[in-house]
Amino acid sequence: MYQVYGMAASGNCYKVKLMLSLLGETFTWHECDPRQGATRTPAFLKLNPLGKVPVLVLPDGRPLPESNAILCYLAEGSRWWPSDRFARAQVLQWLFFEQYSHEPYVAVARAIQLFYPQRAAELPALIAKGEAALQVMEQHLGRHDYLVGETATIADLALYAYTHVAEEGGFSLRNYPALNRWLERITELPGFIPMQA
Ligand SMILES: N[C@@H](CCC(=O)N[C@@H](CS)C(=O)NCC(=O)O)C(=O)O
Repeated sequence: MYQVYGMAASGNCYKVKLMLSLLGETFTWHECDPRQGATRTPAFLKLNPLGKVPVLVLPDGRPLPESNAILCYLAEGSRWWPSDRFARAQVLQWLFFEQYSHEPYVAVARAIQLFYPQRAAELPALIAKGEAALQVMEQHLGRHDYLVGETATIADLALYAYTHVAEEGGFSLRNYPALNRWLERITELPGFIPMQA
């Protein structure tokens, strides 16, 4: 059985939980709150020397950090990770977009609003850059039901995680009709679980 070290309020960790649920896999969840130092213990640092959640531990004990790498691992051989070469590259395109142009703004703005109010001065710049990422998604989703191809892939799961809670970070999703329809579509996937299940 898989072991997942994660924090329930984290979108990066939710990606893993959602993927496992959609695949119908059973797993044990170990709640680790970085704010309580749980990711800096010697035992945790053996799983991920960077001291961050999520970490997936395989049934044979090998640890795998990085949420999007975990998605690729879990989705291998399934409908969530296309076999076509160009489609796979497009999925990677969105996974890298998520980590470099979306999560550092949308997720960090949310973390500041929820947990680090002393960093509020950073919010205007984060929100401007996050809006740019959301607009890229809106334009794409105005023409396509999913980010890649005709069905949901791990690209959609990776970007759903923080987009659906963007308003907690101070973003308004009111002006993103295609994005809202896509968010709804994800919740209709068989096996979907909400973030705080
Ligand atoms: N690129 C990593 C980011 C992981 C990450 O930033 N995790 C946060 C929680 S969302 C964390 O563990 N922070 C604790 C720390 O940085 O000390 C991923 O996608 O898994």
